[in-house]
Amino acid sequence: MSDSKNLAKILGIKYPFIQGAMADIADGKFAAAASNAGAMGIIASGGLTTEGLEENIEIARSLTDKPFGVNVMLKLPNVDEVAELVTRMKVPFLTTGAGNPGKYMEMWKEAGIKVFPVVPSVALAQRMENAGADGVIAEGTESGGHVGELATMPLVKQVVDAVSIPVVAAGGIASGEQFIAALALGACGAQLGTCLLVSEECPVHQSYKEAVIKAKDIDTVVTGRFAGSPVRQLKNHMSRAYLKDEKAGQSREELGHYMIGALRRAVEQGDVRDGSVIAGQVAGQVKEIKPIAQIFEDIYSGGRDAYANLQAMYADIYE
Ligand code: TUI
Repeated sequence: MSDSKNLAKILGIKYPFIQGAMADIADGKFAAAASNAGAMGIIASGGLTTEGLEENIEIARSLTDKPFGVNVMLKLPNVDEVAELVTRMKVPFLTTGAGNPGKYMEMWKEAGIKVFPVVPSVALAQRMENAGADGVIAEGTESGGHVGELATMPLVKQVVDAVSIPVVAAGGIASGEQFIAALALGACGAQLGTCLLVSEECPVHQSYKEAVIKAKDIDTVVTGRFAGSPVRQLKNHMSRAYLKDEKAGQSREELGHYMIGALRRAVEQGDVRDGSVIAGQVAGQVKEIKPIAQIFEDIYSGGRDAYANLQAMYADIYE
């Protein structure tokens, strides 16, 4: 297998997995735990001040000697400062989200930083390849949080066909079978988020973990699709009220009050009724709290089994 089809080799880590950045959740301690468990740990800049991010990078450095990275959330008010901070601190790996990082790419490349922007479309993937990205993360609308329109299956396949840099699949991956499906589409690895919310190391409130475990397949919704700020989260009192007002024609500005502090209310206070319980569509299959290392190992070895079983299972189709 060529190196470019194996994210673990590309990044110098044990498993071909990136821990998805989760705003207000994935701090330096959590990213270090993901890195120590064999994936690429990522500190989320979303929800942090520039100083807060600097502290969290120092914390991760003190807790792991494995590679870790930072996600630059491009809608941050302090995004210019964050982009410069990660360059100055020589963070070796970056992902980006919720926008086009084009204007920072030259600075990051000059600093020798590996950059994997998250893309929701073929057009942005191609633009990122031309701008010097080392890879892209094609994230389907099955994901939790800020989402695009395309689902993982059509998105990953079309991005893989359109670019020659490595493609990581994200959105809807929480089992060995789903990981193998991503590889079948041509991805070199997967970004995982929702299944890590219920890791022992994840610093969300216990009620948040319980809400994810309780969720069924149909229990996520996307608020803000029409208002222009699409966020996938669990159905609850808040997201239902948001959708009702959105349907009635309220603008993004009028709806803003629902989201202000809503994620923190859920993450820190465990308010799973009026808070924003961000999770992806795989919430329905996430059923137990486990150490993060066990989650990675289960998906990886479940993938090995799924891969080995495919030929025998479908012999009938290809006889
Ligand atoms: O970024 C995410 N997921 C997130 S960010 C977040 S915090 C937030 N809070 C309020 C508003 C928005 C975000 C919670 N979850 N995932 C990566 C992702 N990026 N999904 C979709 C995109 C994306 C969308 C449009 C990336 C680029 C893009 O480009 C448009 C353009 O500017 O060309």
